[in-house]
Amino acid sequence: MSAMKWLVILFLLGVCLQAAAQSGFQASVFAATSRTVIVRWTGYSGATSYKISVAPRNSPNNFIAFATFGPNTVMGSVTSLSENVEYTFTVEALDDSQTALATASIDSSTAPDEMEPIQRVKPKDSRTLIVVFNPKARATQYVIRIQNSDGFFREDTVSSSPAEIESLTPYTEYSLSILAENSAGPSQPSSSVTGKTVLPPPQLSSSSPSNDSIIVSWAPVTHAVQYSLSISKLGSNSSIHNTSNTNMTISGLDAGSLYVIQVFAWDTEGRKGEGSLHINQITRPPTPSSVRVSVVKNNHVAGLSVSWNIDQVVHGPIMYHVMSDQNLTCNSTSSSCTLPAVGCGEVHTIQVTASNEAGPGHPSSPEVFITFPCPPQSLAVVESTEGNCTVRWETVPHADSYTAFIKKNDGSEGTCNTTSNNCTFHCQCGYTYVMFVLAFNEAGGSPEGQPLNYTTLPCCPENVSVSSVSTDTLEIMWTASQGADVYETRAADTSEVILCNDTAPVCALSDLSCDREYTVVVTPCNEFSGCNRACRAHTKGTAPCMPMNLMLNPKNSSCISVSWTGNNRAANYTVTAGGDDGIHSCTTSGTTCDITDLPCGSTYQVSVTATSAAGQSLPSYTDSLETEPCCPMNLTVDQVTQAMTNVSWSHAKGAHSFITSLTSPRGHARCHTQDSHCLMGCITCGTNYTVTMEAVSHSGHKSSCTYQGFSSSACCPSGVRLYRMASNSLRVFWRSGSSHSSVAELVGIINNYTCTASPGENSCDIGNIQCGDVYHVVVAPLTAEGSKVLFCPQRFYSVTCSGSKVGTVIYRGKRSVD
Ligand SMILES: *[C@@H]1O[C@H](CO)[C@@H](O)[C@H](O)[C@H]1NC(C)=O
Ligand SMILES: *[C@@H]1O[C@H](CO)[C@@H](O)[C@H](O)[C@H]1NC(C)=O
Ligand SMILES: *[C@@H]1O[C@H](CO)[C@@H](O)[C@H](O)[C@H]1NC(C)=O
Ligand SMILES: *[C@@H]1O[C@H](CO)[C@@H](O)[C@H](O)[C@H]1NC(C)=O
Ligand SMILES: *[C@@H]1O[C@H](CO)[C@@H](O)[C@H](O)[C@H]1NC(C)=O
Ligand SMILES: *[C@@H]1O[C@H](CO)[C@@H](O)[C@H](O)[C@H]1NC(C)=O
Ligand SMILES: *[C@@H]1O[C@H](CO)[C@@H](O)[C@H](O)[C@H]1NC(C)=O
Ligand SMILES: *[C@@H]1O[C@H](CO)[C@@H](O)[C@H](O)[C@H]1NC(C)=O
Ligand SMILES: *[C@@H]1O[C@H](CO)[C@@H](O)[C@H](O)[C@H]1NC(C)=O
Ligand SMILES: *[C@@H]1O[C@H](CO)[C@@H](O)[C@H](O)[C@H]1NC(C)=O
Ligand SMILES: *[C@@H]1O[C@H](CO)[C@@H](O)[C@H](O)[C@H]1NC(C)=O
Ligand SMILES: CC(=O)N[C@H]1CO[C@H](CO)[C@@H](O)[C@@H]1O
Repeated sequence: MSAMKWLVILFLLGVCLQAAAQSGFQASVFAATSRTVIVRWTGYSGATSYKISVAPRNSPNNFIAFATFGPNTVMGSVTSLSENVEYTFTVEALDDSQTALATASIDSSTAPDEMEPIQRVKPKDSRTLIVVFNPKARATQYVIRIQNSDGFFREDTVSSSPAEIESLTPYTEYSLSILAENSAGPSQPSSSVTGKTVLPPPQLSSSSPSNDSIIVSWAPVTHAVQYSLSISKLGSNSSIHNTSNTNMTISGLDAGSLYVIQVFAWDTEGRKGEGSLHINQITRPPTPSSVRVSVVKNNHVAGLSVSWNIDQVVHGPIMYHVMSDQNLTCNSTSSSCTLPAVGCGEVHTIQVTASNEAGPGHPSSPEVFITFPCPPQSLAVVESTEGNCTVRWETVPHADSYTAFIKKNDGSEGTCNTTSNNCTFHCQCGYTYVMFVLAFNEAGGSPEGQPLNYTTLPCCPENVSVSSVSTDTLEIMWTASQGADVYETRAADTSEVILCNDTAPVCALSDLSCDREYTVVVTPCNEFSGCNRACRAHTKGTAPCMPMNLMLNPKNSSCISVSWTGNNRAANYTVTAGGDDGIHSCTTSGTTCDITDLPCGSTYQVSVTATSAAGQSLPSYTDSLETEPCCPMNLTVDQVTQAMTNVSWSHAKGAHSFITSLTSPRGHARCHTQDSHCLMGCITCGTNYTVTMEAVSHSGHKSSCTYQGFSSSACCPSGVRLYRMASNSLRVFWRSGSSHSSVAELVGIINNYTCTASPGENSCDIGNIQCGDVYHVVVAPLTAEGSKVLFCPQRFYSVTCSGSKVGTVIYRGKRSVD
């Protein structure tokens, strides 16, 4: 039994249960067709027959049919009804008297009549047919019965026309009939019509192999003879392409655009199959154009900023992929991105590829970009001529030009632009130059390379003065020179080298040999550049050597010859003799010279000094020289008595003792004293003496001095007597001692008297003598000049009075002069 039938039965049971509620006697419709309704009821005890009365429901009293059944019958059919009409069926349980024991009524309609065949069947798609039929009045629904030769059978309930029959097999012929149904049940199926589903939709897959084409392919659709592909860019008309292949390449499309594609298959009958799903396919993006590359720096890291143009309006998100053949990439969704961390001197071939969901487009044409050059290496400086420094470096690839930066340690800075590998700059001695070189090309400048320090040689000192501070020491002074840390001072003669290393601008070179020419070079040095060996030499001779072996050879009392050994190449020698009267000197270029005009009585310190253009030697060792003592200037001989003289003399320089001699043929007197006088006896009167003296120095040097001769006084007369003469006169008488005139003097208490005797005479007279007096009587010779000898002896005479006249003359004795 089909499912539909069971449904009808259950429906009828539901109705029966409704009717039984009234009386316990229940009736139900067992089945209904368009002309017949089978009613069923429950047996009722006591009933002898059952009667079914039928009336249209809308006129219940107008019974149109009756049917009577025996007591054992619980089901009975009523035929000859009209199709598709609502009836009320009344079942009565009758007893023998035809009295209704129980009544049950039930409403039911007859089923519809068989329907007209389906008017039209057309395929909606490969799995759906659309059926169009004439609806039937009062049909509550329709059943469409679908079957085919493969045993497919299905009934779909539809409510109206047209109706879609779904879930069919594509490209399959079905025969379809339709049944109308109302509450009573379905009608008989109509005669069937055939319908055929169309070809199923192709299963598309698509891709965009390039930015102007799309490939669409699909699995072959069975029974398909041709395919139509419709493609349309969003917002524009579609175009149709036919093919019998299962793939199609559509070219000439716009890049980066979204296309909507659908494909239909055509069957042999020329029917268009079900269209495939619309698929969206985007073409690959257009090739970026005008790729520009530049260097960007971020925190000292250089990158390449790559930018490009997108000329067209494109659909959907695009990812740009920038790639350098140096394994650098960057991605961007905008029109630029930066390749990170590029190095110097790299050659990048850069391509930009745009990708969208279809895949990557054509890479842009390769853009060759050379990064900034690498820093030049191996800097070296050559000082070709003084003041001309050339810094040189190794050229680097891809550099167009170079700029050398030269910083001097005084703060000044210079640059030099060149396209070659070297650069000459003005460099001064004694400075440190720090240099570095940048290389340039269109992409920019290189990073700073390793800087080079170059210190020029220190400057030669200026104002070098070399002076000999002593015979074996040269003092060298100079003004400090730029860049010098230490000075190496070198003095060299033919054989020896003497060095002095110091930071001070002065150096004393000592222990040099005398009388040599030294070549003095002050070499400034510093620790970086070494020593400047090009400084000018200064020659300086040392002072002459000290004269040796001094010898003094007195030539006479006032002149001395000094000689020595010289040992100098050329020198003037100066002998100096220094004493209390000053300095005496002589100069020569030989080895001996005389010092003259030396005064008597002096002591000298004699030394020799050699002098040359280089200076003065040390004085030789000193020798001392003593001249003869001086003779006293004045020497006076004073006769004290007839026989004794007092010799005295003035001071004599240098004399320590004196030996004085009075010499005559008649006698000789001598005295040796340290005093400046001496008494000498044994003098004979009236004698000419020569006076000589020897002055003797401490050391025994003697000098002989001669003086004017000394004549002793004339001899005093002897035998002086006094005689009384007439007329109160006295006669003085003597024995003449000399041939001089003589004078006789009488000195008394009261009166003094004098008389003179001519030479040769030996008496004279004195008149008018005062008597009574004692007279000192002295007769003394008169010198030629008229002076009288003073030390002649006196005699005392008393001249007594004889009255007023001279009495006796009495000799009273002798007395020498006090
Ligand atoms: C496209 O179809 C042709 C013919 O059927 C076939 O030869 C070709 O290989 C197909 N191409 C692709 C990409 O499937
Ligand atoms: C790029 O990378 C590949 C693989 O790592 C390597 O073989 C190649 O040498 C690299 N090229 C350059 C230029 O660094
Ligand atoms: C860029 O995108 C490609 C593809 O998606 C990926 O392979 C690559 O790693 C990305 N590169 C960078 C630097 O993000
Ligand atoms: C440097 O050299 C140039 C060319 O040789 C010369 O003309 C110039 O005078 C020099 N300068 C010095 C400071 O020597
Ligand atoms: C070197 O070139 C740079 C850039 O061209 C310029 O700025 C600079 O003045 C130039 N220097 C000299 C010394 O010519
Ligand atoms: C220095 O540069 C000049 C050009 O400026 C070039 O002629 C010369 O050869 C270079 N010298 C050296 C030693 O490279
Ligand atoms: C160069 O000189 C500077 C200053 O004198 C110093 O700081 C630096 O260390 C030096 N560099 C070299 C490489 O000698
Ligand atoms: C001075 O210095 C130089 C170089 O530093 C050295 O050769 C020499 O021996 C030194 N001389 C003295 C006297 O110290
Ligand atoms: C020595 O003195 C003379 C005269 O003054 C002078 O001409 C000469 O040059 C001097 N000789 C030396 C070596 O000094
Ligand atoms: C030496 O005698 C003269 C003349 O008699 C005198 O003028 C002089 O002063 C005397 N000189 C000395 C040193 O006594
Ligand atoms: C005599 O001479 C002495 C000595 O010459 C003298 O002192 C005295 O006065 C003199 N008498 C008279 C009277 O002139
Ligand atoms: C004895 C003697 O010779 N007397 C002489 C001393 O000197 C004087 C002057 O020179 C002479 O006149 C004496 O004859």
